[in-house]
Amino acid sequence: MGEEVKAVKLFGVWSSPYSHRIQLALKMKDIPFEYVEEDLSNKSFMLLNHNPVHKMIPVLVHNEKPIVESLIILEYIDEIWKDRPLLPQDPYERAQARFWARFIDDKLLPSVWRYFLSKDNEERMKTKEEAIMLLRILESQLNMKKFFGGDILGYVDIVANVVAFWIERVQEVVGIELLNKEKFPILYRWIEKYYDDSITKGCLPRKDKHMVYIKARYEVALVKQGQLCKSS
Ligand SMILES: N[C@@H](CCC(=O)N[C@@H](CS)C(=O)NCC(=O)O)C(=O)O
Repeated sequence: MGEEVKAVKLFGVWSSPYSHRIQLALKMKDIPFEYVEEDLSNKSFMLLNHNPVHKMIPVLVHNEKPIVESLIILEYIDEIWKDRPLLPQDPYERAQARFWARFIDDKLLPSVWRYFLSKDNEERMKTKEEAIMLLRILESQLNMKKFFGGDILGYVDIVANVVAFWIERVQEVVGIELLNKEKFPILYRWIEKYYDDSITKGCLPRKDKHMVYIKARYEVALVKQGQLCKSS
């Protein structure tokens, strides 16, 4: 194994959209890395040691120093490896990109999970309304652009991977709809472009295997009213 590969290690889980963000960024920048698959039902000593606060993947280890939380890891990668920037160069645009990434993680995703995990029709209708409103806000950011990052995939596109491939797969498993081409034509145009990209496509979890996984996680999450990405 080359020195370069040893210097960058990613602890992840094949099915996780958060791991996928980091794999995608590393591949977009052509950074060689070693990938370590974690078992979240039996977390390794290394993972707990590297991320004692959250005990979660992804963890990036660079020159033996751990960096955690996917949004922070993406920014770190962008600062260390300057080629093929992910964040905009302009400070205002960069602040905007950070805002939308936080919007996706802090507002949109919790709302989407609330909808998928809703227990009855009343709750489902209320949570759907909110999730659709937030998806519309995100869609409006695409405006006439190809990607959130402009002409090429950038930081917000990477963070929005959950919208590009996860929501669609989850809704297929759960059997209740949120996203469709008619309601979100601009977002769908973006999803198609996202899938068209050879690097993105190359690191998406295989659909058949992923669907089985999502189904199992969903059943557990429903009973425990947990999150789809939680280990318990
Ligand atoms: N905010 C974290 C979320 C990462 C996350 O949710 N990771 C999940 C897997 S998809 C995890 O490690 N879960 C383990 C657990 O909850 O015990 C990030 O952006 O990195």
